[in-house]
Parts: sequence; C-alpha cells; structure tokens
Amino acid sequence: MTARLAVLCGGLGGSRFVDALARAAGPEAVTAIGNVGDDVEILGLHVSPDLDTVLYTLAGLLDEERGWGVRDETYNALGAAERLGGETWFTLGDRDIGLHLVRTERLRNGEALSAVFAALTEAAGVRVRLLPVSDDPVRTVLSTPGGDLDFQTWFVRRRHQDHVLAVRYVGAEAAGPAPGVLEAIAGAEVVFLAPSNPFVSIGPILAVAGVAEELRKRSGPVVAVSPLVGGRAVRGPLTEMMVSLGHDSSAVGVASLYEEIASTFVLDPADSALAASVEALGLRALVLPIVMVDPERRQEVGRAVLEALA
Ligand code: FO1
Repeated sequence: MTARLAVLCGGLGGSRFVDALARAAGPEAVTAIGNVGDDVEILGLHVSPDLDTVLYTLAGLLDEERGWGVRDETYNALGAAERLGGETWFTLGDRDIGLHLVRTERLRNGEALSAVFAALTEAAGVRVRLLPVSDDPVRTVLSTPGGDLDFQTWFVRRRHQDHVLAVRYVGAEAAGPAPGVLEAIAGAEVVFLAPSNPFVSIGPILAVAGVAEELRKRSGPVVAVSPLVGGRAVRGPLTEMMVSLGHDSSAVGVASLYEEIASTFVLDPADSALAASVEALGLRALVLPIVMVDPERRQEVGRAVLEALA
C-alpha cells in the first residue's frame, strides 16, 4: 500500500504521535521520517535514540515510564563496562545494546542507516515505515555560555541545565535525504510535524537539503501538532529553550516557527484561547485533545485528528 501519511518526528512526543496515527489509520498507512541529529556513538556502538524510541514504541517494548530504552531492562553489560573504566554516562541496557550491536555491525559492513532500519523494523514486526531523514551524518550542536555541546552531552550528560543560545545542525547542508524521504513527503495525503521539539527534533529534519523545499511544494495539508500544552512541554526542556532562544513559550510561539511550511496547527483544548492568534498567523487552527501519554488514548487522538482533516 502507498503510504498516505508522513510524519516528521523525534523524541517521545513524536513516537507517541506516530503510534496514534498507526493505531487510527493502520501501520501500513504511515511513514515516519525521523531525526538523526541526536545520534551518538557510545562505547563504539551507533545509537539512534529518536528512531529507536519510535521503533520500541511501535513494537510495544518501550519503557513508557522513562520514555526511552526497553522496559524490564537489565544493565549487566554497562555494569561490566563501568568496572573496566568504560564511559557509562549514557545508560545502555542489555536488550538495547543488542539492537546497537546489530546496527553498528551492518553500518560497518557498508549498509546505509535507512537500509538498516528497514531490516530492524521488519525483524521487530513493525509495519510502520521508519526512515531516518538522512543516511549521512547530521549532528545537533547547542551553543551555551560555556561553549558548544553536542546534543547528548548537553541533554543527558549535563542534564540540559546549560542555557541554549543557539542551535545548529552540523552536516545538514551536505546531507542528502535518505531514499524515500522526499517521495513520502510528496506522495502523502497529509504530512504531519509531530508534537516534538522544534529545535532539536524537527529542526534537524527540516535542515537536510531538500526537505523543507519539498514541504513548501506541497498543495496538500502540512499539519503541525503543538508540543506545548498550557505553555508546558509534556516532557523535556522545550519551554526553557523557547524562552532562551527568544520565542514566546506557548503554542502560538511554536506555530510562528512553522508558519512558512505548515498549513494547519493543532492545539490542545487547554490552549483554545490561542486559536485566534494561530489563525492570525495564516494557519488553520484545530483544537483537539493531543495529550497521549497513555497508550490507550492514542487511537482516539489519532482518529480525532484524521477526522478533523477529512
Ligand atoms: N536519556 C537520558 O536522560 N539518560 C540516558 O542515559 C539515556 C540513555 C538512552 C539510551 C538509548 C536511547 O535510545 C535513548 C536514551 N536516552 C537517555 C534518551 C535520549 O537521549 C533522548 O531522549 C533523546 O535523544 C531526545 O530526543
């Protein structure tokens, strides 16, 4: 079946929204285009946290409480690495390491990241198509008062405590879209920007050469879903980033970041008073419940969004 829905996504909010659409429209209808800007090499292993979170969510394996990694994990390998003097600030569980071993070997054998994800999703029984936005390296770098930090050093090692002054995507201009990415954007009935962090999840996707242009070329809807509800992120440092990067920390602030590429903006009923300001930006505003922490709620959220767009 040709994919009908394409979703640009990263982080936990992104994976929950992909899950919501897959539950509502069927997994074969959905292509998820994932951020690779927070990919990192740990203990020699290639980790793709954002796409792995989507994979684990769809496979029913995610530690939903923590929002990353595999549920019911054990940490024997990491414990051994620690005793041997290895770096352990990035917590890798035993089951998660199994995935990183397979991926790293395939990459070293010359396979592209997109081909590796195709094999991993098939092996995991996941029927949503998962595409890394690029097979080339793109790395998100945060400028902070103490200097530049790569994404995972800022986010995990330093617990996103450093004030963010600017964000850049190293390698994005030279990176080409992975096979299928532009076709998925052009061919989808609806393209979604998931309720993910616009700076560190959606930003690195849009920065890959050709992706933003392909979105602008579309005549069909490009629908952004607010990652802020009542001015707060469900999880993560977005509120603080909006402020430190000079934006209004509200759904309207996020909508204004997307006004050039989106046609529709979905905001939660908690923010219904902001709908008129979103429309004043030239976007169609849709007010729908978008909090989907509970997996049982996701099908309803996905259905409501698709019905409102029909
Ligand atoms: N987030 C943390 O806060 N601490 C960790 O130790 C950590 C390990 C980790 C391992 C594998 C993985 O796929 C994700 C992991 N994350 C961890 C989450 C991840 O770094 C971030 O949530 C995303 O990169 C942000 O989108």
